[in-house]
Amino acid sequence: MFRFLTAGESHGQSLNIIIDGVPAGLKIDFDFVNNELARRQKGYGRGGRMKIETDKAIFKSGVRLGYTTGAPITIEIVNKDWSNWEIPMSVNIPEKTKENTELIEQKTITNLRPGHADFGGAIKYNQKDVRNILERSSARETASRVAAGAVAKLILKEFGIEGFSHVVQIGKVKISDYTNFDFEIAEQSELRCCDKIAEKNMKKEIDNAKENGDTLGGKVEIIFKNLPVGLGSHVQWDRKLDGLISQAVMSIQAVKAVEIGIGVGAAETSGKETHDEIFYDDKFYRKTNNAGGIEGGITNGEDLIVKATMKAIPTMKTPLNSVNLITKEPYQAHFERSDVCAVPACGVVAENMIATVLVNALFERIGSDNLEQMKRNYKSDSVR
Ligand code: EPS
Repeated sequence: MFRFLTAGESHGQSLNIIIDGVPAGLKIDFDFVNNELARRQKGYGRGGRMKIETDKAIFKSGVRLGYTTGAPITIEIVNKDWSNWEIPMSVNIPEKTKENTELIEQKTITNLRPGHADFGGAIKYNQKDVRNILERSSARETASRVAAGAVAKLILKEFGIEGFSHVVQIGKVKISDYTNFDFEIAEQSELRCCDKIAEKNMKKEIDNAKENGDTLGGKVEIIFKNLPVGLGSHVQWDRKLDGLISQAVMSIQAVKAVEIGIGVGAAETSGKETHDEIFYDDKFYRKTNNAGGIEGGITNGEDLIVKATMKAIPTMKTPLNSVNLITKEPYQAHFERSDVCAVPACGVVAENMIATVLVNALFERIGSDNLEQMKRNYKSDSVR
């Protein structure tokens, strides 16, 4: 089973990832992994932190001479910003000098931000300094998810399965045609958007939000191509692929809704309009894909289509009314450097999170000990 854990604080020394269950014999394309990390860092509307960091995956175990051995993989991503936080984020109790005390006090937060994990986290973990919550709840953690997801993507690529994403909405600006998707155009676009007119308007929205000290959310579409039939299962609730994908995507910081295929649109279409008729010409196929590639929790061989809605980032330059955690007095929420809009990054994170789910479904069908055996099984498996 492909499973991973992440550890590390936003301004701590590093982000750390352990991945267990990677088959032996997989060639690790280090450039590919680092390129995935770079894709996550881009996007119009990103803040100052992305100018500081150049995320790189340092593999520390589970890979020998370029190939996986089947042992757990450890990856480290160093936080360059750590050099500015060594005292306030120190693991040890720093020397009690006046300078150190001031440095720690400057970084202590007690004014809760509505919409963030600050409130629930501080109460649950009995913390007097919200930084102890914020450092871990920060979306910086998504770099770790992308590193793990990139390894999952490398496994999928061995079977010709690839995932992409594009931005379909920022604030109130939507693209007009979802079928107008071209991976290369999305990659070249500052907003990962294939609709040039919408992109221009989206940028204007982001500029306006920035000017007003506000933030913006939006929607991304993620597409996986060349999936075999039969991933996932209808027989048990926790084996349904759409359920597993939704959980993985919903767990991404700031995601508020996940849709598969026509998603919420299914409420208003009739049966005739909703379901994709089945045809056969050498293989089973459909002329429409409202199901988004999954029926009954099982892939049907069509493209997997997932949409994720991201709320506006809750850290705002013009802070909302809130309350101080300690004094309980009304206060303006804390502002700390942040992005105005991180929707394009959300698309990249979602691609990678979905990849971690798909590899497990693939493992279930064709094993997971070593790549050679998996490829043999894949060939012999009737997947179409
Ligand atoms: C992020 C890093 C963070 C934030 C952002 C995402 O870095 P810093 O806090 O140093 O600016 O820019 O996180 C948030 C918006 C948030 O609310 O936590 C990243 O690497 O993606």
